[in-house]
Amino acid sequence: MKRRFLFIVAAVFSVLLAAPLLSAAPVNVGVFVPGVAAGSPLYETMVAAAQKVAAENANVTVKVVEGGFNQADWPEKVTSMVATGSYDFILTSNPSLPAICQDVAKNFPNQKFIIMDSGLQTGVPNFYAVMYNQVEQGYIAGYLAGLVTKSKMKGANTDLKIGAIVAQEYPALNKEMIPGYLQGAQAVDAKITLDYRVIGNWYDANKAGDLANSMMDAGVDVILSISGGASQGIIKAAQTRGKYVIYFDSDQYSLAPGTIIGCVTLDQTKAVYDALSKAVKGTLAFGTSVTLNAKDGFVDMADKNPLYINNVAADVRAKLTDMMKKFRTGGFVLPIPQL
Ligand code: RBF
Repeated sequence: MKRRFLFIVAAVFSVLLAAPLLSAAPVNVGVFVPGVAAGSPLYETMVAAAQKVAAENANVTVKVVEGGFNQADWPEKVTSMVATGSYDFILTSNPSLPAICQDVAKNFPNQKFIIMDSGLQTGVPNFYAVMYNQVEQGYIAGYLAGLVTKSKMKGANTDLKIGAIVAQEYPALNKEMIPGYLQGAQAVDAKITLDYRVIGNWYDANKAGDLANSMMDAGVDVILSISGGASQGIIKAAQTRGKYVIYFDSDQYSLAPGTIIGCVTLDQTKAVYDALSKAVKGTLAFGTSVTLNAKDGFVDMADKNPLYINNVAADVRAKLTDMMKKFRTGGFVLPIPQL
């Protein structure tokens, strides 16, 4: 009896001792936000998705570092994160990060990077890179802008002028998003022209508002905003004058119902979740890049939100639905130019 008791005690102890060995090894993820997360959809979703992976895996911890708006500081900030040696993976997002991370990797060749919204990176063994088809994203926004500017909606005028306000110029913007936007609008009517303005940073909502007002003075009735936190100024100006905004990257109609009449989304939440979940399990294929398109559901139009359905004319929505059907089924695919 006594021996059996001792045997059970020993068995319980050995299970308890072995338990930590059986549970997965700790994984530390460093998230570098190149800017500030608040107000920047792709950064907010990246952080949230990383935190979701941590919440679902007891061995995963996530530390978020915001790089701020001085882009000249980013290389040093990424270097100091990597130099701690404490991160299994650095997760970050935007097309300027591959060059920065490649430089850092010269001194830290074992550091692994997961770079979202990155442009294609081939043959970098420690990178996993995700690129979105932003020709398609721009085209969907432009097609909607074209339909709206030609519509009988309350804020639309007879001028065939659409607008775009961007924070900063970079290859993905100049070669994918803006050409896609114009192409989409001109698919509605070849006579549509684009009024295009650059703010110069991702935070100056006052300047963004001034640009929006001067465009509306010139006859623009719908403006695409690709400007992070500065988009607040564009939204307010359009709201005051009863004009329209198309929002990029995430579903944010609730910021200004009736003013934001379209959100053309990137599913960064799913893309980060999928990549990081695999990285944590050790199955992510570093050294590869993927391009995510509308036909895979990663580039899409948020057309199920009641704030879209209730605020956009039925004939506009019907035409956009037809176009989205083509994109979603792979019947219409737009090539990405060399960046
Ligand atoms: N997007 C934001 O929403 N907020 C930012 O602060 C921001 N900073 C950027 C800085 C650089 C150097 C580059 C190249 C892009 C930045 N983006 C930012 C844009 C983002 O990566 C993406 O292109 C747009 O959000 C459109 O999908």
